[in-house]
Amino acid sequence: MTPRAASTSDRPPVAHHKSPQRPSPLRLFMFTLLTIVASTAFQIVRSGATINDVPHFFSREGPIADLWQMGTKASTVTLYGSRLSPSTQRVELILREKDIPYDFVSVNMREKEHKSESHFTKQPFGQVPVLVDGSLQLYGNSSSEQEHMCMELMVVLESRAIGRYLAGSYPFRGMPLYPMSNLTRMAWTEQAVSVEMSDFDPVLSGLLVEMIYKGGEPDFERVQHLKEQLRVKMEGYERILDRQKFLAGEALTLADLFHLPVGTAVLKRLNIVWYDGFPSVERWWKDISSRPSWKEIENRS
Ligand SMILES: N[C@@H](CCC(=O)N[C@@H](CS)C(=O)NCC(=O)O)C(=O)O
Repeated sequence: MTPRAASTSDRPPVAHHKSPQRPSPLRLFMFTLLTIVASTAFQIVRSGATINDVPHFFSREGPIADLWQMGTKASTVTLYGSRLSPSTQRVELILREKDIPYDFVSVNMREKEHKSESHFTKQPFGQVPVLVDGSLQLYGNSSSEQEHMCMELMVVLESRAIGRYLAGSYPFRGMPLYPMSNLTRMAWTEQAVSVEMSDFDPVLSGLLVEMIYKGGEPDFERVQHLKEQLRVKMEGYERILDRQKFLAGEALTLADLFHLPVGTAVLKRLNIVWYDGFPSVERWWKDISSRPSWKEIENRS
């Protein structure tokens, strides 16, 4: 029997691999739109808003406009301060960690520039730092909408408020530092900031005032009292840092960084190793104080 010429039907079936299809731009657009709608709906429901609040969500002051602004703002950030001031250093540290370009305007405190009329217009208490964020708000692209473009100057005082403002306004730059989208982690951050501001800072700043800034003989009774308070606070810090890496959990936040200027000043200027005898506090301090952003500021002052 003559062999049959091999026909195409005798060949082993060829598996047809379709080349992986890329999602079409329309699909991508629809997916993005749906995600935005779903997350907005989630935010609305979670915030406890009622149907009457819906117009607010779409207004210029609402969360959607805020999101738009975050994505479109082209800012010029200016920091007014003194490089020797711990509060100014606190803000510079956040600017560096967030990788935000900024201009620095030095306020000469020896010459009392912070008590000048021009400074009072920015800072009613005559203090530093002051942050001015000149942001170009873009409300639209068409020529008619360009009428709505305007220069908006945001002035923020108080180093910790400035830190929150920067971390919240520039969420996609540098380190996250402020977990705004997670209420639990935000509460942990806030509680740690509160401890820093009301427990850590007053005790360490108190020692600096008593032993250096005040001049003359320190009040030894007061120094002893502050040192005793410091020990009690450190016991609390040790309990926290024994079970977690940073003060607000496992991630670095503003709360940790806010400690650096005053903590370093006491170590360097008073030679008081305030974390001595508290191994977890020491581990945490060595970790945060070795960050390149802080090293630069520390070595400059
Ligand atoms: N709570 C303020 C404190 C600001 C502050 O005390 N700044 C000091 C320099 S570190 C200052 O301006 N002192 C001059 C004064 O109070 O007259 C902040 O965190 O920004």
